[in-house]
Amino acid sequence: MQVPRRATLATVLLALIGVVGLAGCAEGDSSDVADAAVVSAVPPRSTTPEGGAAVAATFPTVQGLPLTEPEVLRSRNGTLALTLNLDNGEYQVAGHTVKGMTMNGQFMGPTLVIDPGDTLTFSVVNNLGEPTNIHEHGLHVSPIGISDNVLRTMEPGSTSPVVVNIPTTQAPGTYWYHAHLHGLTEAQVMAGLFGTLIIDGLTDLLPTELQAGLSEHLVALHDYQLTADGEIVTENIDSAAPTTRTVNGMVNPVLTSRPGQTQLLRLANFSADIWYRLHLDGAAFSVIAEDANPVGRVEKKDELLLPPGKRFDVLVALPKAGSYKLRTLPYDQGPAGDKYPERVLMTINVAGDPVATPPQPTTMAPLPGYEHDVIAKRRLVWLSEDNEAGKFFVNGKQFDGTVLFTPQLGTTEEWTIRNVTAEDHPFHIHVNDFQVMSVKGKRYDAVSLQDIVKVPAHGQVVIRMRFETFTGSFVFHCHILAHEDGGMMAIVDVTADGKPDPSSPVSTMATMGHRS
Ligand SMILES: [Cu+2]
Repeated sequence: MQVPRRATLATVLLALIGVVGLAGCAEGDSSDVADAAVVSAVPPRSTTPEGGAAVAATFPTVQGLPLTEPEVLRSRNGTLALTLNLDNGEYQVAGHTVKGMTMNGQFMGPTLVIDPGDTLTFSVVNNLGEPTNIHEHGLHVSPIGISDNVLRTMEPGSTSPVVVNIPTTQAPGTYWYHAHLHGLTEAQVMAGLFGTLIIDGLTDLLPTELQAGLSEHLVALHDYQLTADGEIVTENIDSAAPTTRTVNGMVNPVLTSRPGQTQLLRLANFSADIWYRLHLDGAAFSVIAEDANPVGRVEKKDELLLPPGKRFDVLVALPKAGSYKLRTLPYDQGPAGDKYPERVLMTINVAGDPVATPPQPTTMAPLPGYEHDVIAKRRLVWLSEDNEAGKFFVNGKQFDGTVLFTPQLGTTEEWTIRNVTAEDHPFHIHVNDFQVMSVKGKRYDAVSLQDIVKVPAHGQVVIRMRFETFTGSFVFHCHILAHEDGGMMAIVDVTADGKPDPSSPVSTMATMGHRS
């Protein structure tokens, strides 16, 4: 939770809507009651019979339209090169005009589809009137120079080249790209500076019979709070205030399916701060990749918890005709954290002639196997906070642009991430994914690597990482972006010998401070 330090008229209004909206949301109430209460404050502009009952929103929305997805740009001959124009501008969210930040004039950037071994090139044109940068989340790529370097500042009015060489071993799955300048990350992601990045090839790992009839969809989750004049709230954000939850920028979009047809859903939480606890009525999720790591063992899950930044690629097959809801269930982030209500996100209407469902895969890749590694170093990371002051710490320090750890290239380390606060924090590290070894002292049977893990309130998680391929400085941080901006971030500098490198670049952002 981030407590607003300066209540604006807009946040007071939002809080009032919240009182009205959440009055019907006491524990045990059905989502329909909660939804109805908020909807009575802000009725939808329209809904469709296909979408069913109206869904709660905090501004007038058009609901129940067929699911659409952002424009897809595909690499050709090993390269995807694009100009990324970042502007302050207006765009449509569920039929409502909002003022935010755009990538190439659109809400969400284009979906970039590339192959392992490709080169991704951006020319980032910053017309925002404030500094920024772009991070390629989840990729195993160089963190320095003009590659995936979040310690770089792209000044207002500048055009900055970015060249990211993707290894041939990059795992297929759903990644994303987003603004990541310390102090401005939450506001810029909130305002719209993010997009999907897909490393192609995940479906090639599925049984051939399954590939044939597969229908594939991005389910990008993002949420909005607006000021009275339609601006996305980017200052004094209270992430617990009522929000309008969207899928690909739509409220309760409709996907149609035949009975038994298998859908590949790319579930991705592109929220700045908010958690999603996903459940689909009528079918379990078969998880085939977590954080773009194909799994060693496909497991069926009735619900999936997605902290901000998290992705799951899942297969679902609804066997019977009917109307089914993808919803986020209530989530309580801990005594010092936020409580999020249940909300319908999307409707899947199943109709027509049934199709035979081919057997689902049991495995997509080998298990990660880091439990057999020799451990070169054990380290403790502890997360603490002064929530009232909006200050967040790693090992007792707010982010100051200095190096905390210097792992040696080519070694495996084991880190204990200890959360001494009364709310959950999602730990995320750049460049090298990790295997979770235990959660709260209990052995964790990891089926894949991951790049985000929930560190429970007053709990700890033990992870192992291989520092492979790349030397240089990069960060780990809490992926609740208010916490990252508030200081819960630190620098790791991987060096050839594991000793501090005095010539390592140190962040120029250390002096920037937290904007809001
Ligand atoms: Cu956090």
